[in-house]
Amino acid sequence: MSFGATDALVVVDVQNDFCDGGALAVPNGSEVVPLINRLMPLFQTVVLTQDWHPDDHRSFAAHHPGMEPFSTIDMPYGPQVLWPRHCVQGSPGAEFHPDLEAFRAQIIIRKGFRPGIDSYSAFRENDKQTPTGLNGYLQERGIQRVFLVGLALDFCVGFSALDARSAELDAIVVGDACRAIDLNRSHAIMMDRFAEAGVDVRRSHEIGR
Ligand code: VGL
Ligand code: ZN
Repeated sequence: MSFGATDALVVVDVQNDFCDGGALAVPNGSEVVPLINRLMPLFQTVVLTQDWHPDDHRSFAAHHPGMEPFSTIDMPYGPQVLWPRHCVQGSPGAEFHPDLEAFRAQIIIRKGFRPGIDSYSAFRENDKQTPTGLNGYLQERGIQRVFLVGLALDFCVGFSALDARSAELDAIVVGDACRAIDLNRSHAIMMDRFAEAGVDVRRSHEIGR
């Protein structure tokens, strides 16, 4: 597979808090870093996303007395999983993994910065309305196809891929360059949603060198 001016690599949330030892560590999350470093130079357009929460973010279980992390509550925009405090703006946990070659990216999209709304997708917040600006950026750059990698496959990578399809982009998730949280079968459920939405799942050796 060769890549051109209409392709973009979207590197989702490869941040310390999602990697081994982090506050919301995705099992074996750090393993994606060398693969992503190999893929980034193949693309003319590279986007990094960064989960970027204020300290009082409503997705943090600590903000809801008596609630445990990984339980679910109803928010005005629908059900919301409560997470351990993670990716707080300006904290070390919110930084990219130190080995990630972040200099390759032309733009960094930060999301989840509104205290009352979580944002899994790099395109739209969890209210399914508020845009992040990524779609406008990709449209203006003439992008037609996005390849998605990073953390976590069943949350931020997954919802970003589904929203890429809603934005009429071709979407390919590079499965071995992702790791999943897998909460209540969320991994299997996301794979079904990919099939329904026309998100392709490939391995890095199928797409890269
Ligand atoms: C994510 C849960 C909460 C992710 C972000 O990057 O997949 N998951 N915030
Ligand atoms: Zn988050």
